[in-house]
Amino acid sequence: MVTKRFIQKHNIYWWIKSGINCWMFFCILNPAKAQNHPCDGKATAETVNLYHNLKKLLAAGIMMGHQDDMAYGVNWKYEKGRSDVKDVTGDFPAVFGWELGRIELDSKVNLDSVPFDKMQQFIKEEYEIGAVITISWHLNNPLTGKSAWEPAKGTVAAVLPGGERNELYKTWLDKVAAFLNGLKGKKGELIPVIFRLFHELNGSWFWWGKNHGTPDELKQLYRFTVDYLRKEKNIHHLLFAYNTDRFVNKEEYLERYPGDEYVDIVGFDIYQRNEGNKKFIEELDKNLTILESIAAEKKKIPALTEFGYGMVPDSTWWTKTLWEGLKNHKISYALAWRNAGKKAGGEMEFYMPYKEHASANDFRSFYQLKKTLFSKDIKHKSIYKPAGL
Ligand code: BMA
Repeated sequence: MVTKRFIQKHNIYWWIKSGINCWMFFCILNPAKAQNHPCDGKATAETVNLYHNLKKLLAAGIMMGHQDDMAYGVNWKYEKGRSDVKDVTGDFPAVFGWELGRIELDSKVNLDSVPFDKMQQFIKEEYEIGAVITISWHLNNPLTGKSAWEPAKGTVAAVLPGGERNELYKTWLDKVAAFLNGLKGKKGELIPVIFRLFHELNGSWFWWGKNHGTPDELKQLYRFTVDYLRKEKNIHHLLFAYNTDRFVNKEEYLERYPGDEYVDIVGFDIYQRNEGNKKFIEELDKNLTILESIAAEKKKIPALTEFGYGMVPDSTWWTKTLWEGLKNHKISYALAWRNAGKKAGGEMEFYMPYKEHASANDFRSFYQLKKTLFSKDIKHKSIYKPAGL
């Protein structure tokens, strides 16, 4: 039994007090320590390294990314070593985006006809050159079986535990997990991926969007998904990106935010459409300012998770418009959407220039800017290694 005499003799109170003081001192010296880790406490070494290096690289510049970059471009498909960005600049992007839509159906190809086995090969190649990988998922509507763009009342609720489609949704996550577990480096280590769940969730075009469920339902769905991947599937090589479309203010941005334990990267998507350059620059600049303050407050990494100006109909858009909106900001990366080229319906779709495109020259000037980072800029910096930059 611990007697009063024993406590006094051994200075127990003194030891306890000193311990608390030491801990407090440590916290004061290291205020960010507690949050300075991926939200997954069990993240793999490479994922932790990526996380720290992404933070460090914020000071160096903005990494430029491109969706489906190595798979196809305008007027070509599956040519080894080719990329529209590389055709124009001689260098690959620093970030590569990929898309999992239709993996849930056991399809061999995604919704843009990219075979999943080829996608895995590309991701491995990109990892080997030290680039960053991000994945989105336009998953079908689990309630109706229709596309991601066909919302139906009650879908989000149906997917949550207790809902009629929860079991089905879990089988879909099993397939995603199997794909992610197939991403391995040469030593068998898992390749870290930035997973961009339920993107553009403040818009209403996807079934998980704003008008098709309450903020609380979406938060639950987000958390359920992350928890299932972590706890049931034992997946620990992901950084999670919370991702809206353009937004008006902080409140709108955070309305469906699932919580700091579920997010590593905060981002938004923005496309220039009918507004003029000036308006677009203002909007981009304003949204990035709000995003940076949210990221600073929450100790998250800010990024422009998708952007584009369809077919880039302005030959100096890169340096005179996009860069004008980006230049005053410290964000991790900016991902341009895919260069689909001519689609089945005859419609043309691309967001990065290709060799003969009118904005190719300006894109080379954009490439030369000190603060735009491409593959060669980050290659030697070993983004997956602890010593980092
Ligand atoms: C859209 C377009 C579509 C594509 C979808 C998913 O913005 O690019 O052609 O199917 O993204 O990648």
